[in-house]
Amino acid sequence: MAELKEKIVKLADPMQSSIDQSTQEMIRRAQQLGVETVFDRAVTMKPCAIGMQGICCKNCSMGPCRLPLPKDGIQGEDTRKGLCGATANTICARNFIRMIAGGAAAHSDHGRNVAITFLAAAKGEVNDYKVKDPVKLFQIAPYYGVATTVEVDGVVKDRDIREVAIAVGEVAVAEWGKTTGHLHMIKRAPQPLQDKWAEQGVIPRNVDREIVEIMHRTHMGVDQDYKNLIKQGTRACLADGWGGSMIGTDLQDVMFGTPTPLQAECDLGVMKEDHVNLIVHGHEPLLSEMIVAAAQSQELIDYAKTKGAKGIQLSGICCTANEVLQRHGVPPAGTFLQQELAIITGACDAMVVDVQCIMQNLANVAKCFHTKLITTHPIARMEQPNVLHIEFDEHHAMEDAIRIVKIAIDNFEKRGAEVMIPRHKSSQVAGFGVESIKYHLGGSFRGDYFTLNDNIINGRIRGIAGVVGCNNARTKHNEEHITIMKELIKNDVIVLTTGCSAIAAGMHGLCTPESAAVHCGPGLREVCETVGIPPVLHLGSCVDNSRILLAATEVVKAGGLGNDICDLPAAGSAPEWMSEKAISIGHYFVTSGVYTVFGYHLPLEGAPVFKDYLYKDMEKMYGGMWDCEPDPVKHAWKMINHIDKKRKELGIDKARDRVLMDMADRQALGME
Ligand code: NFS
Repeated sequence: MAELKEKIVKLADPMQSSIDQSTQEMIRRAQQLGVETVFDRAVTMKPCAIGMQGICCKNCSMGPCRLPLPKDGIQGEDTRKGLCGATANTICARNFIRMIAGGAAAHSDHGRNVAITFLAAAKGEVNDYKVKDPVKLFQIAPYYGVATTVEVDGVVKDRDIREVAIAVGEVAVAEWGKTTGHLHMIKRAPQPLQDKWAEQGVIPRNVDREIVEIMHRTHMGVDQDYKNLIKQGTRACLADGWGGSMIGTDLQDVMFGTPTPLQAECDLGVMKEDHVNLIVHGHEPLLSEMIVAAAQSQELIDYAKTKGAKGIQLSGICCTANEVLQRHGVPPAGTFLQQELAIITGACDAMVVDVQCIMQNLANVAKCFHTKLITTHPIARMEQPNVLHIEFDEHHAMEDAIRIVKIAIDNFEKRGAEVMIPRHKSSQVAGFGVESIKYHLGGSFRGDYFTLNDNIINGRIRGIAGVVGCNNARTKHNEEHITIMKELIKNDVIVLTTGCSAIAAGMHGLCTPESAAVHCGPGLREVCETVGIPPVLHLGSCVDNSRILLAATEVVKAGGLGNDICDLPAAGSAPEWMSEKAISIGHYFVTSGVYTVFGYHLPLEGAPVFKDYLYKDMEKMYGGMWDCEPDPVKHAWKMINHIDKKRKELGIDKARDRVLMDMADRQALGME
C-alpha cells in the first residue's frame, strides 16, 4: 500500500469527485489507506485533446495521423488530411461508427448468450433455466414469426409452451447470422419509422453482419464518405436496440420473469458488517440469477452462520445490479464508479464479475484486502494471480453459483480489521417496464397507455425523458444525472431511466413515490400521487433501453400524440456517458426519432461538417438528432424546449398553459 501511495502524485478531492456522501467518504478512506482509485487517476492523467476531437486515425501503420482543428477554426477550405488523404470527416465518422460497433457488439453478444441458453433451456438440455413467464413468451412469439395457437379437429388451442419456446429460441439465435431477410424485431416499431428506415436503406439484415461490416468499411482504404459510413453505423445500432438488446430483454424476461415494481435499498450502505457480503458485477444475468437463488437457500445461509456471519448480503454493481434488482429486489451497492470503493470497505468477501464495465484495477484493489475477485466468463479474464477464474457454464450453472457463494462464505473469517462501510443508503421502487407502465398508468380496468397519453395531452405531464447511461470520472460523479432529472421532473417531465443513471436516481431518492411531493411540478406530482408511482421510473439495465423504445411505441399506438416516435413530446439524455455502448444507444435513439443530448463531450468537435450532419441533417431523415451539453441545467432545458416544440407541433401547448395557469380551466377540463 505504501508503494501505491508514493506513486500517486496528486489525489482527487473527494468533494469535487462526487455528490454522494458514501462515495466521498470512501474516496477519502482509500486515500488514507493508500489505495489508488479511478478518481485519483482522473486527476493525474489528462485525456488526449486530439482523441477527444475524434480526429486521430490509427487504422493503419502509416499513422496514427492526427488532424487537430486549427486554433482559429477552419478558414476557407478544410485541407487537413492523413497520409492516405483521409479527411477529418472521414476519420471522425470512422471512429464514431467503430464505437457503435463496439457498443452494439457488447449488447448483442450478451443477447446472443441469453438466446443460446434460452434455446438450450427450451429443449431441456440445461436443467437450471426454465420458462418462468409463459405469458410473456406467448406475447412476444408473434414478433418472432411464431404461432401461439394450433387448430386441432376444428378447435383452436394454445400451442404447447415447450414447442413455442423452442421455435422462438431458434428464430432468436438465427437473428445473429441469418443469410436472407431482415431482423424480425424491426417490425415492432411504428410503421412510419419502419418506412423511414426503408427509405434510407438502413434496415439491419442480421446482427453480426452489421457489426462486421463496420470493421470492413473502416479498414484502411474502404469507405471514404462520412454519410455512407454513418449509414452503416445506423444499421448496426438498430441491430442493437431493435435487435440484440431487445431479444436479450425479451428472453431474460421469459426465463427469469418480467419485472414488476418492487422496493429495495441502494448505495454502498447496503453492505452489512456482520453478514457475508457478496457482490455481483457486470452485465449478463445468466450466472447472477443462479447466485441469487443460491444465496437465498437456507442451506447456504446456515453455512454462513457456522462461520460466524448473521447471513448473506448479496448486492450488485453496474447493470448486473439492475438485472437482479428488477427481478428480485437485490440492492445495488453502487454505480460503475463505485466498484473499487465497494472493495475498499474491507467488507466485500467476494466480488464476482462477468463482462463489461469491469475495471482492470479491481485486481490491484482486491490485493490490498481479503476480497476474493472471481472472473467467470471465458471472454473476460484477468491476468493477475490473485484473481480466481471459475468458468461459468449454463450446463452446471447452479453448481457454479453454489461454489461461488461458498467461497464468499469461507472468506468471511479472513476479513481484516480495516472495515468501513458508509452508512448511506436509500430506498427505491424499481422494476418498471412496458407492461407495468401500462398497468400503473392505465389501471387494471383500462390496462393501456391511454391514461398516460391523456395526461400528456392535458398537460399534467409535459413530456417524457429517457435519462440513461454511465458515470464518467471526467465529470463529478452523479451530479449531472441528478441535476438533470430534478430539473426535468420539476418541470413536469416524467423520467424513464436505466443503467448507472438508474442506480444514481435510486441512490438520490428519486425512485420513490414520495419524492413526487418534494421534487415535481404540480402536474406530474398530481399524476404520481394519484397512481402511486415515482416520477423517475427505473426500467432496468442498459440492454433494457429496448423497453424505452417499446414504451415509446406504445405511446404512439395509444393515439393522440402523432404517428411516430419523433412526433412525441420526448427527449433522451446520457449525461455522464463513458462507454461505446452509450454511443450505440445514443445513435439508435436518434435514428428512432428521439432528440438525444449527451453530457461531457462528444468526439466530434474536430470534424464540424460531420458533427453538423449528426446534429442537424439526421432530423430530416429520422426525426431525431444528436446534441451535446455539459452544463446539466442547460442540458435539461434543451430537452424541455424540444418537448415544448413537439407539444406545439401537436397543438397541445395550449392545454398545458391552462393546466398550469388557471385552476378554473382545470376544473372545466374535469381534472380536479
Ligand atoms: Ni451501461 Fe451498464 Fe453503467 Fe455505462 Fe457500464 S454498467 S451497460 S455502460 S457504466 S451505464
